[in-house]
Amino acid sequence: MRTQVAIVGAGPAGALLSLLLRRHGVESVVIERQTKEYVLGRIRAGVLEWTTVEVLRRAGLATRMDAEGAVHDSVKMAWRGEDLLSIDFERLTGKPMMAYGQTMIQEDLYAAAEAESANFLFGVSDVTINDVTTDQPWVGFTADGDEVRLDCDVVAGCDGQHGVSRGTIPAAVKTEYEKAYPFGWLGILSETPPLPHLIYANHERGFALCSQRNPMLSRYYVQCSLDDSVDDWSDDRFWTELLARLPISEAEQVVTGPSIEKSIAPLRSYVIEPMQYGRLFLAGDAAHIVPPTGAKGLNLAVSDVHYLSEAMAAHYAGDPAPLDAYSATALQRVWSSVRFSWWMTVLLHRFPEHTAFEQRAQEEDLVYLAASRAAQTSVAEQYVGLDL
Ligand code: RFL
Ligand code: PHB
Repeated sequence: MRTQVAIVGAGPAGALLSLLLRRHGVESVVIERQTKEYVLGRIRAGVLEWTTVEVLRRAGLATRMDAEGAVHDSVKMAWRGEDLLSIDFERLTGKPMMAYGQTMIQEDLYAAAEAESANFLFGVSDVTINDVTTDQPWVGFTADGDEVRLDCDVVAGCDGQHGVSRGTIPAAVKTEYEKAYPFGWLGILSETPPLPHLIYANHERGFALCSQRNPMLSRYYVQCSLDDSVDDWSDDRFWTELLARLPISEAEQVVTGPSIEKSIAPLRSYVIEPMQYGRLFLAGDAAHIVPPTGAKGLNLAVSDVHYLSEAMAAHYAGDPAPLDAYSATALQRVWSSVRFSWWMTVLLHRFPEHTAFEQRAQEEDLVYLAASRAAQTSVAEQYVGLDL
């Protein structure tokens, strides 16, 4: 097989890249290790920056998002199980944000790919990325028991945090930055009406987050220990812990019910530099991981592939400069979100080594945020996302 761009991974990064490239007349083949049903069953992100909304709209991929997504002018932050602050993004930055699940975006991207007869291969195995420092790179894989060689001009590594593309880059030419946090998030979905707004809560019992997917589907998280398993968390224990971490005025509004999904995710920050090796370009979680506290992971995947698709289009139009600059361009935005996600995580979580002193200092940060329009503007600008 031969194509212009071989894309490894059909998560949001790989699927969107393929569709954006089509809009520039560049052809690609996307290979995905999992089945389509498996990818669509993963419950992940829920919050979109306005920048992401605009990228999807410009590509003609936003019809359902605009009909079903919930635009929010603000989010709330709570602390001490008592105090509450609302950060009004629209007033402070002129931009809102959108609550719309990654699962739905993934469905929208696959529906568009199907309608446009884009070349997506699911359930492939033994993926290898080869000869990327030559002008004849290729990707090898097994599909339906057959060994396939896919020749291409460039390879896009969009295979997430456990993929193969990052490992293709020799240790001598890459720098990796990493931070693991000593806790996880236990998340549940429940078919109950969500609160009208998102709430991020700092509490001495640990962090909590109230989010949503649609008018009858709520998403909630509580900070948990890395040693916990979902079996340790009955629905009753989950709801009791969530409500204990919220101010009473908000806890009273939470409608509880049986969970239909429950999972634990560890939190970590990771960046690889550069995001390029010869003709291999990394995008999304393959190149960087952020803790979910800042709601940036999916948004970074979208901004990466925006830059990468524009750069590849310029490359085929005879201008190599944007593709040469891709890693530097993308990394600027990546580090801004990595820093913000780390800062939000440190502000809102209980660390094992924290004493009453750190707890009190975190609360004071929130008191200051509540009192200072300048501090709120800084948070709002970063939460809604920098311009591309
Ligand atoms: P993905 O989604 O992991 O997709 C990578 C794909 O590559 C496939 N793959 C391979 N395919 C072929 N060959 C191989 N060798 C392969 N190895 C792997 C995988 O099967 C997969 O389908 O990465 P991508 O596309 O870069 O997208 C990144 C986002 O999924 C991720 O950053 C977000 O989900 C992070 N995230 C959030 N981001 C936000 O912007 N806002 C949020 O509110 C938000 N909340 C979250 C989150 C992530 C969470 N978890 C579970 C990690 C909340 C949670 C709980
Ligand atoms: C979610 O709805 O899953 C969600 C929302 C905000 C975050 C992380 C996750 O910061």
